Amino acid sequence: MPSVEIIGIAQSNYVRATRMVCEEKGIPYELTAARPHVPEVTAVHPFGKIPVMRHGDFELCESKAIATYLDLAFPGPRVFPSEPRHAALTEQWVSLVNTRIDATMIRTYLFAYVFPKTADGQPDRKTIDAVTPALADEIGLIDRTVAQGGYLAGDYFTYADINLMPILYYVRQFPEGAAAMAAGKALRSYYDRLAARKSFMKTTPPVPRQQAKAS
Ligand SMILES: N[C@@H](CCC(=O)N[C@@H](CS)C(=O)NCC(=O)O)C(=O)O
Repeated sequence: MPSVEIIGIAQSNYVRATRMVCEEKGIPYELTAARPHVPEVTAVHPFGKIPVMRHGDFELCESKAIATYLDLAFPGPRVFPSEPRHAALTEQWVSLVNTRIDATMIRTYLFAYVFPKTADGQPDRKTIDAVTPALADEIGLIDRTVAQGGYLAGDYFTYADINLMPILYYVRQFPEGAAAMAAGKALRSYYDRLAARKSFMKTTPPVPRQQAKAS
């Protein structure tokens, strides 16, 4: 069988999620570094987003579709459950994260620190202050959810957790995110437990440019 190629940069939370699926299932893969909108990416993703994947002559875009393909095409522990309620809860949480939580925590909060549009290149305080209440609310929601069964979708580790962890990884590196996460006891224990998984540790991204500059 040809090996799987994940195309994208390691800093992307969505690229990391697909790599974590490979690690969880023991799928051999290569990471080919490519930024959004380069020809190799736009050839597969109509809007130029990463990750995209190649497996032999099969090309695919969108992280959740890639994760589903990897889960079905390869042996190893399933990351998408088949029991109807459990499967639906997994889908629900992937959708909630991808349609709202990623926008708050990555596209708005993290980017205001690492890709600020300020004249002097300093963190965009106005955006950070404006998004902090939503950030805290969404962290609170996750804390209450994982307090119930230990995971996002009930009491099993699923792709819902894989999809969320790379986002939390960034949120906790900045003061408002760290404070919100520290306030949630269940979330703290969830994060520490999942961050100890080999799939998470083996996919740790390099430090973002602006953070490296600041530290
Ligand atoms: N729905 C896409 C989102 C992927 C995405 O937003 N990737 C970011 C990097 S983390 C990207 O390519 N951004 C460039 C852009 O939106 O133009 C997926 O799940 O794969």
